[in-house]
Formats: sequence, C-alpha cells, structure tokens
Amino acid sequence: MEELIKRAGLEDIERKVMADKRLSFEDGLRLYQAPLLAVGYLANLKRERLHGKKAYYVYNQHINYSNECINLCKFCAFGKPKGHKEGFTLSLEEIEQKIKERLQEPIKEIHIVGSVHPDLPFDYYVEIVKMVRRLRPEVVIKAYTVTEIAHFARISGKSEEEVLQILKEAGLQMLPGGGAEVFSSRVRQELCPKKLSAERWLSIAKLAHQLGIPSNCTMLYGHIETIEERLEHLIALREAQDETGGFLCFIPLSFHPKNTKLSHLPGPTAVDDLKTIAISRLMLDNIPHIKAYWIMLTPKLAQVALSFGADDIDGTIIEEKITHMAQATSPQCLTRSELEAMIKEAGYEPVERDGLFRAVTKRVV
Ligand code: V47
Repeated sequence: MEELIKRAGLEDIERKVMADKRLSFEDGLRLYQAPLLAVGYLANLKRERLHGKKAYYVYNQHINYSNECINLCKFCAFGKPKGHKEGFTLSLEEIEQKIKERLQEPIKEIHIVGSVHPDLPFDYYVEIVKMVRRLRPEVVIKAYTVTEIAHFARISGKSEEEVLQILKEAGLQMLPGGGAEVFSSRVRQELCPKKLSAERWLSIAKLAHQLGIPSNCTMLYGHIETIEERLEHLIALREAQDETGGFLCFIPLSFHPKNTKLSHLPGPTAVDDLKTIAISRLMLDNIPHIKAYWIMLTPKLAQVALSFGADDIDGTIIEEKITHMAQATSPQCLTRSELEAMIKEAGYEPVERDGLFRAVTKRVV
C-alpha cells in the first residue's frame, strides 16, 4: 500500500489522515483525480480509525405517505403533479394499516418521508407521528426532511422552530437527510428552482440540532454538478457540523436518471460511486457515519463500499419508492441475515443499530 500511495503522490494526505488533520478543498480535488484503490485505502484507514471493523445496519420500515408534489425537481421520478395517474396520498388509516401489518417484527426505525404536497394540512403530518408513537412506543421515528419542515412552516403559519417543537412533542426523534441535493445555487436553479435554498436547508438542519433533534445529511451526485460543487457541498456540511454536531450520518445518493427529466444522462459509474463514498469519509472528519445506501448502489456495490469508507449499509427497508420509481434494479427489502452475511463476507463485524445509531443489545428474532 505504501507503494500505491507513493505512486499516487498522496503521502501528505496519508499523513494528515493518520494525524486526524482536516483535509482541504484542494486535497479533495487531488483525491478525485487519484487512482480508486489509493483513495479507498485512505478512506478505509479513516473508517477503521473511527469504527474498527464494525459495520452497522438497521431493521427499518419506510413509509412514503405521498408523492403528489408541487416542486417537481428534474432529478426526481417519485414526485407527480396532483391528479397524475401515478400520484398517491395515503390516508391516516392506510398508514396505520402499514404500521399494524408489521407490529410483530422487531423494527427499530420508521423512516417517513413524502413530497411537498399541494394541500395536506400540517395536522396530518403531526397525526402520523402521534399514531406511529402510539402503535410503536419503542421505535425511533425518523421523519420529514428539512424541505418538508420548511413547507410545514409555510402552510401552518408557524415558525420552523414551532413546527419542530410540535413534531418533537408528538414523538419525532430525528430528521432524515434528504432535500440537500447539491448546495450549488447554479445546480439548484437548473434542477430544482422551487426547492429551498442551501442556506435555508443548512439553517433549518442546525435549528433542529439545537432543539435536540439530530439529523442525517445527503448529497445527490452524478447529474450536472461539477467535482468542485461536490466538494463545496461537503465542506458546507462539515462547517455546519462544527457548529452543532447534530449530523449523525452522511449519505451520498447516487443519481438514478431513469423516468426523470434527466433520463438522457448516464448516471454515476461504480468508480465514481466508490470514490465519492471514500472522499466523503475523508472530507467529513466530524460526521460519525457514512452510509452506503444499498437501495441506490445495489447490495453488491454497497458491500464493496464497506472497504471504501462506508460503515453503514442502512437496513431492511421494506417497500422503497423514491429510487424504484426511477427504475432502480435493487430489491425492495433485505432480511437481517442477508445484511449480516453481506457484511461478514466483506470482512466486517455486523452491528445491528437503531435509528440513532445505538447498538441493539436485546435482540428479538
Ligand atoms: O432528497 C430523488 C434523492 C432523496 C432521486 O436519512 C434521488 O437515513 C437518486 O434522502 N436518484 C431522498 N436519488 C432519499 C434520502 C434518504 C434515503 C435513505 C436514507 C436516508 C437517511 C435518506 O433521494 C431526495 C433526493 O436527494 N433522490 N430522486 C433519483 N432519481
């Protein structure tokens, strides 16, 4: 490996990694130009300094309450205008049914997200959280992206702080990481002009953290963004994390072009996926976990990603819609034994966790 790092001219970056020193924007650019195995080796050094051989997964359930959306971002195959034949909005009863159907399973996280809906009232979103909390007192409720929180504030006339407090009192414990996309205003203007600005996304995420609601964060890559814009995005997240420490996990989201307005684009290659995971691990020195989201990467590439900086592969999922509407070829759910076997074969030690990354000690089959 020394030879590999030397040939790639990355000895100075290796020294920084070994000394837990922060990498610069220029270091990030050099890493993107370096050979994959050299970058992966450095990311794995960092990953093992943080987590040793542990690799996390969660027994979770996804609920997508609606795809009817007023934003209709160009990269999204999930959102549909109201009245579209593929549009859906679940009633509270239908959501209750989905939760009740799986009450016998030892689910540790319920991940609830939807769209920026044209007419659902704020109460609907609060009632979902209350109902899940009532049916499942123990589960970690991870619900509503920062984008949805901004929308709730607008429709309810309440401040973002009030919205977050009400949801927290109802039982919400953390926010998922979606809606960040790429912070570049050029990209946002082109792909998602109706979406909240990067500054607002970051300020609401930080507000949630200050109110005791941690969150995840993401970057959607592999469309029209430049490498420089990716690195600026990572550095903006790193700076926000320096302020609050509230991001638990970063999820690089590999763009799926099918059925979107960007279907002419090829989407990222496997090399780009692995390099982006590795460089995220190296740049985001203050975010504890990096997730290889198997739904977007495929289980095969997510397994390899564990040696390229990722320490988490998300979970069992059960019924994913956002990526599958963009024709993802991955399955819709994996069992705990499948996830554990994937992790073990990759040379890591599986650790079942809950939504807040706390190890599950009392395991119920
Ligand atoms: O915000 C939309 C992205 C996100 C596409 O927090 C797409 O644990 C790829 O954020 N191709 C939602 N990506 C998913 C998300 C997420 C997923 C899993 C775990 C967590 C977590 C968060 O998906 C959206 C958007 O950035 N997205 N369309 C697409 N065609």
